[in-house]
Amino acid sequence: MKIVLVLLMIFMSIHVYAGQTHELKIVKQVYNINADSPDKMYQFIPDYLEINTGDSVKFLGTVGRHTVHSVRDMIPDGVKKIAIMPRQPNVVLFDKPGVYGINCKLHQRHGMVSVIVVGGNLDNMAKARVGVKWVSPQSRDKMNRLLDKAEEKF
Ligand SMILES: [Cu+2]
Repeated sequence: MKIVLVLLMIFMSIHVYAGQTHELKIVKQVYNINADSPDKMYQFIPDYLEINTGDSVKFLGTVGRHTVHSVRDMIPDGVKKIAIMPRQPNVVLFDKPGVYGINCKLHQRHGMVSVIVVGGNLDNMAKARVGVKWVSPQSRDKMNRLLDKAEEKF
């Protein structure tokens, strides 16, 4: 009887584990030489993303040399900052819910910023709004618009 119970528990835990599907999302980092303005030339595509807690994002610096950096104060408390230089491993696991502001260090002045909302959680939104000041002046409006989008949704 005890063995049956143990086996049942093992089976159930495997089942629960299998039920959690964590996705891998793709974000492109593009350099479009034909764009009519610099803010369209350098972009994260998409620049706004909603994912589930535990999903990962693969950043493809498809053309050009791009970085992926979390913006200071635009990341949930206690989460290790994101800092990916060109040609480094580029998959980020997002296992803590909240709002993440991301930029490319090289092109943030051209609007190369993005927002990722993990688990529909906006607990750190107020701090993230303040953190917009750490983004290049040219990209602050865009960053705020991306945060607006999150607030409209959740
Ligand atoms: Cu870039």
